[in-house]
Amino acid sequence: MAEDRDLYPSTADTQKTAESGTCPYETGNAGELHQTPGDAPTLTTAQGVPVADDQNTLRGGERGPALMEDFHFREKIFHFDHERIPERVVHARGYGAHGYFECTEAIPELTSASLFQEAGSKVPAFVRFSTVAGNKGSFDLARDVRGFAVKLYTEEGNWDLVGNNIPVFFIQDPIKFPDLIHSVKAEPDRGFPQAQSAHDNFWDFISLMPESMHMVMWTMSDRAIPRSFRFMEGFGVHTFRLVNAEGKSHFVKFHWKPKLGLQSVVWDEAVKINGADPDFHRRDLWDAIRNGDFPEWELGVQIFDDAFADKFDFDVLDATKLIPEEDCPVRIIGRLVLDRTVDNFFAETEQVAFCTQNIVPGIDFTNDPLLQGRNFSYLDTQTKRLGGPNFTHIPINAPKCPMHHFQQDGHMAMHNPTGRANYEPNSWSKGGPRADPRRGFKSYPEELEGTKRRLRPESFADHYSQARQFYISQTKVEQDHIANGLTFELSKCVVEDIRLRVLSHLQLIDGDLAQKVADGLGHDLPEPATPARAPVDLKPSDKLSILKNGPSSFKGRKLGILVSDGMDRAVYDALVEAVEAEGGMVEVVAPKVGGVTASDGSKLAANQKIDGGPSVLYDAVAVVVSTQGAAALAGMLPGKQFLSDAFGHSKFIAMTPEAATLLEASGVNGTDEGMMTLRSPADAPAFVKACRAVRFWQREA
Ligand code: HDD
Repeated sequence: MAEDRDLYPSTADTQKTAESGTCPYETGNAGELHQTPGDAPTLTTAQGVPVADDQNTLRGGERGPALMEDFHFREKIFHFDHERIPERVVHARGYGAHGYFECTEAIPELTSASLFQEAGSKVPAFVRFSTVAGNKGSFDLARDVRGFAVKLYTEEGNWDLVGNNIPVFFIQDPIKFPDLIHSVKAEPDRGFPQAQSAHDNFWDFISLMPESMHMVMWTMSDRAIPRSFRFMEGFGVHTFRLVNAEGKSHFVKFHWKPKLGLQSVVWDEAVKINGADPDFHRRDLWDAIRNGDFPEWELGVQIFDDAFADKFDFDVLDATKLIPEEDCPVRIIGRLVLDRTVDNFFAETEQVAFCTQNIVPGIDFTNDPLLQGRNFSYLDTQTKRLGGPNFTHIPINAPKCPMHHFQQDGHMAMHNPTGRANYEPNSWSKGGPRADPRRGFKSYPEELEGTKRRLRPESFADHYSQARQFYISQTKVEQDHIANGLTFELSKCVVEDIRLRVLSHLQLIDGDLAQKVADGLGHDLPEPATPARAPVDLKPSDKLSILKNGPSSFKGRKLGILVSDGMDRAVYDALVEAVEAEGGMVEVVAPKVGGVTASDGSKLAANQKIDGGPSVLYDAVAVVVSTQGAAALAGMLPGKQFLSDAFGHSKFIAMTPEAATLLEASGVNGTDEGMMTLRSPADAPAFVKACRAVRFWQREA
């Protein structure tokens, strides 16, 4: 069987072919929805039979019974009844986009992987971002790990790097994965809570699994509430191998670094965003790509050898540990650009099947037990979720390089080779493909020895040192957020023993942190836990902080401008110009979605009505209103909250002098350097420049 990329047109094209006609409902062609019936293709059944009436079922008599012979009705309902497939058992809620990976620095001395052989070479990519715990219909800003799964369609097969936005994991051994996921998902008797770890079962499990302490510090930090998929890092987590053409191997850890810098929201904002726009992250990605502001990440590698691994404080096969960038620098070798939204959510984002076992020649696994366990789980789960072994025939999963193999039949087989030879070896003259030892995948011939046992190695025993390193690497603001996150989550645990058990672990991480959380909960500190191995002090690492790695401009960010009738149009225009010059976006929020009339008589359309456009949706806000407009907004709760929330979330705020009434009504007392007055259009650029820092954190302090 031979396939090539021409066999894999975009979903919309596939749909066209499948329906043997043009599809009138392609995304982006909404205008075609309004074509006259005369221009539209004839509706048919799935069998291709033209349909005469799609409004009424077939009946016996005007008010008589529906008839079983109505094959159009039965086929339509039958297909509808089967539209859903099982959602992913974890990472059910996700959003994908297409793009490409470009090699920017060739590394043939490290790997024979085809995509790293030549600077400037590109391969197509598909990326799916996700939350872990929530159901498919849950909200985007849950406090949770974000999946960062990348499928790279290389010339030598698909390479899936199925990572997260956090470089470590909760557990060391895959046999604990079902327990971890059971504990974080809705409790089985009551079916709640949805998409959150703030409940007894999760903290009960965590407090009994000290190896999770490092990851818990990350999930209680603002890393777990990213502002956008575009502003977060991705990590391959495990140690992998790169193997060059001579068979020499190096260890590698993979990093995706967002070009726009790191940014998260604050917890109160996350809670409110979930109400205001549960699709906040997916909408953000969609809007950015549709606006041509293509998100981009650099691919970095940490390369090290056995000698480094041997002298490293921890085991490089332990997925609960990272290698600080200060100890092993990240070398940038490529870039990932997402430049195309999906045509069909189900066909692409829902049916994409990532498998950690999908690697290509030049890349190999290590003995990280978690990675080895994942290699079983992903293939297995796809078979169940997508209905059989032929999920690789689905366009989004199919390689875009030639394929030749003897796999055949099964449910929904789409690639059905012709000819007689379906086994190997055979003696037919065109007997099909053969293995090629010169270019085929070869596993790195690592020497193995040992006794068959179930065990946790001694080198995996330190569970607290890197958790402490993470905490002391944060700014004061970030440390406070971690303490608040822990306090909030534990306050949702009904059972006091669970809270106390977590406090006993926190003392081994950082005494001040433990005390802050204990104070927040209203508990005395219990005895510290007894560690399997005493923690050691490690140097702080700046790369672990979000705020130390924030943006350098307002690019990719959004300014929300609250306007009213009688507003100063020139000030508004100057703001828009300054934001656009920076590469940012503007959204107009008005008392009515129909927009406003400015003082010069010009009309301004609105993107949001005030109660649908709270300030939590924006990175910074401006209020450009007339005196009357300010007074009217001051009489509306959403008007007041627009400013009070922006202030409470440490955002930069600019206001025309007329906004004073609204400011007063919103309960914000006084001003600070994060608040600026727009006396004239000339003030706009300075405000937007200040917004580069994204938050005015001094206010929180
Ligand atoms: Fe997993 C999905 C990431 C450990 C078993 N995982 C899944 C996805 C991501 C990750 C991003 C969503 C892929 C998509 O968008 O379709 N998982 C990770 C990372 C881990 C990890 C970074 C630790 C380093 N996972 C892990 C373990 C197991 C699994 C230890 C089981 C032993 N993960 C699965 C799964 C999922 C999955 C059950 C559910 C849906 C899917 O695979 O396609 O097989």
